[in-house]
Amino acid sequence: MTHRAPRPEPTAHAKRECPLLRILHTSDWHLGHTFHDIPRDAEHADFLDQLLNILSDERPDALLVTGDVFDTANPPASAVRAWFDFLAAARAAHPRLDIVVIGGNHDSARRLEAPGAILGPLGIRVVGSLPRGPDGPRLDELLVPLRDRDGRAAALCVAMPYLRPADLPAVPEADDPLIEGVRRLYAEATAIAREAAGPGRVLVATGHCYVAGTALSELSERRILGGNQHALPADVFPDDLAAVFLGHLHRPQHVGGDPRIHYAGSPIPLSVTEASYPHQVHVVDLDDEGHIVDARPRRLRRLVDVIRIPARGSAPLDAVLAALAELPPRAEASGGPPPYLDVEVLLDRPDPTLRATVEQAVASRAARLVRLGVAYAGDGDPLAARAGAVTLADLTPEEVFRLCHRRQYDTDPAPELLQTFRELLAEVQHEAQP
Ligand SMILES: [Mn+2]
Repeated sequence: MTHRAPRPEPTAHAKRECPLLRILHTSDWHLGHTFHDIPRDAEHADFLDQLLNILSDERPDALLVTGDVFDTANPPASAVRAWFDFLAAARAAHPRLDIVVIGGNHDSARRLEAPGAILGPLGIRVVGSLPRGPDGPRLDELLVPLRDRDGRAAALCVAMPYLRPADLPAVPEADDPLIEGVRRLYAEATAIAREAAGPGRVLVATGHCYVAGTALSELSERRILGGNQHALPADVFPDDLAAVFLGHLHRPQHVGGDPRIHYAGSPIPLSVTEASYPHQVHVVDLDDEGHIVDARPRRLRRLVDVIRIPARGSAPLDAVLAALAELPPRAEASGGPPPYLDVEVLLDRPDPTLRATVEQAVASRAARLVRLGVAYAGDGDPLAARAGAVTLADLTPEEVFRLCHRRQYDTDPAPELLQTFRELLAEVQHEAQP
């Protein structure tokens, strides 16, 4: 048996009290993602560089990637290349590292698994979707041994991928058949793992799902498994799992305060709402009884910042333009890529030149406008609510126009706009005459 080189002395962030197994958990990379048409390739390359450095620093026994490797089912070649380049570099630098990858809801399970014949012998196990045989799921195929520094299979990982409703066993008598189906799959797979592992072996599991008691990001995480109401309770995971490594939520977090059940989060912000917290990968040390003796984030630097104006909600154009003028000028910007800029303007009248005005204001600044949103000052209520008991037939076209304007902008139309409306109305009425 070959022994890997002795580990370096523990560093401040890498204390270990003779842990059995060190696991590095990362998730939701979304390679190939674009931010409103701007590719994120440079940010992903920077993350993968950082990850290789963290691997060298932490020297984990296993690397778990818990789904959404790619942003789409048919990722661009640059994203596929980044994936394989990373796997090759990780394998070359860490010949004994066990690498386990599961499919997420964004991944094409088949595409992820397609290179399995090459990756398997390299110690890279990819489970894109629930393996199936003629008699149903092949849960034994989910099991991946994780080896400690001596090459001993110290833990057994139930590499459960993202589950589609069709993957779940039918449990028609259950209050919630989807939740019960997931619970049964985890229970059965963990029972098989328990049997295969023998007494005293540590069991861990993965998943790509939404577990209740967590904070969901607003924009970029699709509600999966039948929607938000199908959040899974944390007790779908059997008690004897030493740790459950989850993907899907982009904010790193424990589930309901249980340190066993953890989301690694995404390495870069995938929407404006995800820019407010630090991104990270997660390192977990387990002892030989399956206790988590240390769990800590390794924070990632952010190559490209995300700026929102205003920080929350919307602001009138004057205030937005004033805030834009405060941004550093383009000429003075230091080398790196300019931050993404998301702007939300509050309008109290139509402004056909809004985009041009904002784009011109941004042109001289070190920022890239990725989204220009518009909020309206009006309340958007149905016209009937404003017209009281009157029916539409009782109103003149001009009264309807005024009501519409009020609904959208909470102001009366400007005199020029009203004049234009009257001219248009006169034309239409003239044409309508027999
Ligand atoms: Mn995701």
